[in-house]
Amino acid sequence: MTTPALLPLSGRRIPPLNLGASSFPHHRATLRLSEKFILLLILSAFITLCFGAFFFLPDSSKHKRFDLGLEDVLIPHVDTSKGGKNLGGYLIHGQGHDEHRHREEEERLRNKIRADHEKALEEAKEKLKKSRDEIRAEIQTEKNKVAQEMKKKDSKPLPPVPVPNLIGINSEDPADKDIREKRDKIKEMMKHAWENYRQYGWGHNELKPIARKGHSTNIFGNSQMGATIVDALDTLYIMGLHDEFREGQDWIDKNLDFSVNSEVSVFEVNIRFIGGLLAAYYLSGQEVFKLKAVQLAGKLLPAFNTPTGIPWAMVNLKSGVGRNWGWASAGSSILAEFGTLHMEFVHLSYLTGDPVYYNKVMHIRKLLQKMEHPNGLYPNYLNPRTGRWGQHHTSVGGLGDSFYEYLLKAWLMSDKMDTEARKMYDDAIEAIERHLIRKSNGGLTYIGEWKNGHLERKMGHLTCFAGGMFALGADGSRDDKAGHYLQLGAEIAHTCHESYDRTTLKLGPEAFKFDGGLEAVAVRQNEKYYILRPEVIETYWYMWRFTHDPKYRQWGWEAAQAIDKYCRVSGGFSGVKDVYSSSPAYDDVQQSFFLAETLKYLYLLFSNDDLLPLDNWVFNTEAHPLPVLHLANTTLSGNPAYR
Ligand code: DMJ
Repeated sequence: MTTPALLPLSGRRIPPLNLGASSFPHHRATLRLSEKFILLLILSAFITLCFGAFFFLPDSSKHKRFDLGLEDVLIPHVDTSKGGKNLGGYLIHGQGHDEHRHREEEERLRNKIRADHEKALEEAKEKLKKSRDEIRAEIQTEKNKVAQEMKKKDSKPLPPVPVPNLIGINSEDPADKDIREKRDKIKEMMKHAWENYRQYGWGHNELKPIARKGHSTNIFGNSQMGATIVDALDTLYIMGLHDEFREGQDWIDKNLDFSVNSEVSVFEVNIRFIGGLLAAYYLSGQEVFKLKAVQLAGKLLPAFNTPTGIPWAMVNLKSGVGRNWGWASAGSSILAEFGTLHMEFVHLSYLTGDPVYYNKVMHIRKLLQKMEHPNGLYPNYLNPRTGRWGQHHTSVGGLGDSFYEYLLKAWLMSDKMDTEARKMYDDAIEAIERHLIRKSNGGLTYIGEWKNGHLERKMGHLTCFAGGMFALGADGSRDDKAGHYLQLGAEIAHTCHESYDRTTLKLGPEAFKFDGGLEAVAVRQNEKYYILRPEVIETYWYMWRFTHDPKYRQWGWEAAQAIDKYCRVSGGFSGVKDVYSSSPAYDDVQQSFFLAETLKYLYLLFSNDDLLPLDNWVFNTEAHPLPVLHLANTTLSGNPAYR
């Protein structure tokens, strides 16, 4: 759970090389084309040279060459009776042997070589006669052929896997009419978001609901990967919007292609795409989702080729070249990014029987385990070249958050067998409680940020997810402190609710302070925005599941109404720039996580508990539900085909 898209990026780009082909406008494809021309010219000159040389060389040397060729390669025969020499099973014809046949053979070969040369020369000449457009079209056809062949190779069916017992995909409507109506309202909001995306942004990553066109950010690279479709699929399924689900499936089947020259965020693509595809696969049983998830995962693997095995933040899907965000401390990778791969990668190994994914994430864990933890804390930055921590900043919000979440969820997903993950979680949470969690003068519990030995009394909207995490981790906690952690979850939920309640729009700011007289309020202008984030509602939902205290449904409903009132526009839903203003400006982005998370958690808040019960499902950090693997361990035991 981090927000790289919102942080300043270096934006460094290498300008395309210009070989002076002025009639070809500055484009990389054009560059490749002119390179082809030069190669073609060199080739034809070379062929002409060889051809000419052949006729001008003295006869004796020509013969020598042919003899060599014939002797060494062409006459593998074992019959020495006619005066030949037998060398290692291959017969070399000597003088006195059927000279006539030999000469005929030579002549035939000479003619063949001459004809081949002439043909090659003709073809080269023909090529040069063609216009650039014709050559370009030919190159394109070749490329398409190669791409098709690669696609065919990629689409090989995966081995069958016994799918874990899936419980609670469907559930009855809530008995209470009021709750039913609220749930219907959330479903209607989902339809509004989806239909507008379909109409104005279909295939793009996200939607600009006011400009009514597609939108994207650098986390998705430069190609249209339909992030909203993939992220929204399981929400559509859970809500029973099956026609919409099928539209999404159809688009994915026909258009979702990962062989693109595009540099994406490994973390974002993992949580939104791989997580989304895996959840859609488990819910619907449609093989296409599993296949696409595995194809995409293969494209992320080169990101792990670093001296330490800690992956780069970004990877080019085509070239496999990785790098880190320019803004990250001393070229570091980010804890919440490389630490939020475990759930999806374990499922990939489970489904494919290939240990490669599992090994990658276990390697990260082992490395983190061995490192020194200043004050028991995990800094947000780790250099993938040196294996050393960057700046000593620790956060349960952006840059750190979902690393802790995935330790807990690794344990839950393994049917509580992965006790190593649980221990790491317990140790980390104890250190966080000691150093980062405080009570304000007004009695609000908050989680600050640790910066070089100093506690910043500021909490992010992202950090609010931790209320739900504490509640989820209560059962099974060390020293039987379940009550304590449930209480801590409730306190964080309360603080985050206050951050909503103290605004004009009743929507929470991006970050809020606990300094002096100010509590749970944003101070800086650039922290007053709300971009349809889910974390506060996520915590309400977990707290509802564990306590059934009606206030959580009440708070969730307040948030839903505020979103519908202030973020809804005729073209979808938009973030707002200032939650303290009664007429805020829109940011004009409908984030894909609004459909994946915010609306899903709201829908679940007004559903019965037997819809995706938490004993059987674990939600990834993008709210994509993955089944608990009720097995002896989480390595590869799911796929007997490979044992
Ligand atoms: C989501 O993409 C995920 O929850 C991620 O972990 C962090 N932030 C956004 C939503 O705010």
